[in-house]
Amino acid sequence: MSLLSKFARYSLTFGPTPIEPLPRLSAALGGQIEIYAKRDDCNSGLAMGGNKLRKLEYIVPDAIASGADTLVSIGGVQSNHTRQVAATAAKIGMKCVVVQEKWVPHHDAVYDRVGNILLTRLMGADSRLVEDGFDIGIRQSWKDAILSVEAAGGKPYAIPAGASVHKFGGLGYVGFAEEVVRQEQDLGFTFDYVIVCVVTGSTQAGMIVGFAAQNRAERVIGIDASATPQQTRAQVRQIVDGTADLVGLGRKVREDEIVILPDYAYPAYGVPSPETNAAIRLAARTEAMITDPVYEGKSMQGLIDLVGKGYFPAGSRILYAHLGGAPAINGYSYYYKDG
Ligand code: 5PA
Repeated sequence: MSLLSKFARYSLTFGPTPIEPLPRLSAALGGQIEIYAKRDDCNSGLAMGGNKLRKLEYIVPDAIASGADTLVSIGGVQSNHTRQVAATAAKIGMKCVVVQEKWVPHHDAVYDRVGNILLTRLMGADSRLVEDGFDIGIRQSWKDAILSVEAAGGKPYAIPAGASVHKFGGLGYVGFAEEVVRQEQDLGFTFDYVIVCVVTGSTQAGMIVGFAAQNRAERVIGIDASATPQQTRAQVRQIVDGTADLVGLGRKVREDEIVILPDYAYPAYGVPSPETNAAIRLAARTEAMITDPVYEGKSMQGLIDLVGKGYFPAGSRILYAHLGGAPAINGYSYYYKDG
């Protein structure tokens, strides 16, 4: 029985995402554990897809029912989220306003022209660049954008950063957990750990609630990429509690079921370390799996480091949740000019 059967869902994705074995990456890391990827980066035909579309599937019915004509959201200059909100708006025939803050201390001549922001503009969204710095919380610039839509006679529908603190923001990744369980039945084995990048929190929070229904939420290892791990953890806690209530989990999720490792977000949100770049290169060269310098490169770095440290017992099967984000790499070309 799905925890989600009572919720309306508007399809934006292809359906269940593939689980792909990564044998060359596993071998490169010593061959003691088996690594698989769940390819949420390939989940949709909408503007290159990614994790936000899974969340937005449970938000769009509410947006349509509200009578809104404009989706309003927020992220950094190279936000994947704002790209996916812009894609959703185009697909459902709404207008879109996205505020893009200076979240990242990264200076590449074309940073605000290529990758996600290029696609966002291409899909007709009104992309507004502002100077404010990184913060996963509710932002004044976003409130101002909502008011500006009203002032112009429009009807805004507000979607917070990463679609995370929205009341339905956690549902999509409850669905991910349920999907993994069904795929495990077909595969004939279960995964021992899930690795997931965490910033605004609803991806991991949804997974935690979904896996808590089978008492294995603590096997979801969040790799923080925000570099503000206390704030991220607090937000995950809040979304876990709200989502657990909403779906009727029937119990409170314990603190020890929320696992977030803060060690890989350095030197800053949105800035890759040499170890992040080494991880991006290794995944690309062993599996042609492209990860980005902001999110998935850091969770890949965490996975590689944890395997090296013996964090996972020999024989473990690990599911790396690939959440998307590759378009942003175009804004970081200098790092990879020699490969
Ligand atoms: C993002 C988020 P959560 O924000 O749900 O914790 O997900 C982290 C994450 N991987 C992981 C990718 C590719 C992501 O895009 N992106 C944000 C964005 O604005 O794009 C919300 C921060």
